[in-house]
Amino acid sequence: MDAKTALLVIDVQRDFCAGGALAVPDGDAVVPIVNALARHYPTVIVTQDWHPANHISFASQHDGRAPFETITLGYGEQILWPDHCVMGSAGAALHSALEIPHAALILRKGSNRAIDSYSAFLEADRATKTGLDGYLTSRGITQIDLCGLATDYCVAWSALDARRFGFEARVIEPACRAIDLAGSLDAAWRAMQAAGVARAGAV
Ligand code: VGL
Ligand code: ZN
Repeated sequence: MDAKTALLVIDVQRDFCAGGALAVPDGDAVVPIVNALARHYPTVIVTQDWHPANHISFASQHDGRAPFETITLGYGEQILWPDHCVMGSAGAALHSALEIPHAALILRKGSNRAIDSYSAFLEADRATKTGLDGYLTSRGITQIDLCGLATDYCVAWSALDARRFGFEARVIEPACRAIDLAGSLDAAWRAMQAAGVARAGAV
């Protein structure tokens, strides 16, 4: 891959894999695919979903609410999730078979108790930046390829925001797996297509 293209590896963490708190169906399957893919990229950024134990996206923090219900918060709709990716916990660790020794940056997101962050670029208030756009721009990156978990949440939101910040963006579909809650996967692909995110089978 050329020097202007970066690979963004989204949330390949234990809690999103088999036996994890918010296991994505077949999530483990991406690990060898992502490992092989990453070898083609000089610039790789790995993200971790990284929440405090009392994070606002956890159903456990809202009396009478159950995981996968939706509530309205100050910044908009929020799906409530099982407690997952609690900072420093075993479930928040990267999958132990993920092997990307040349990754340049590990970016943690969702650490603000009061705001979720599916996207690696912007928190759910759609205003607070993680700084990733500046990091990539200052390294001369213009194209971002995305892979990881989950296609319809953190991968899609990151891809949409990559476009918003002016990058070319491409989702490598075989290197992703989805949660697919109530049609969320189809909706995510439609939104990505409308925003000019390319859908790639392989690279
Ligand atoms: C994610 C739901 C909650 C993801 C993170 O990585 O797609 N999904 N937190
Ligand atoms: Zn999360």
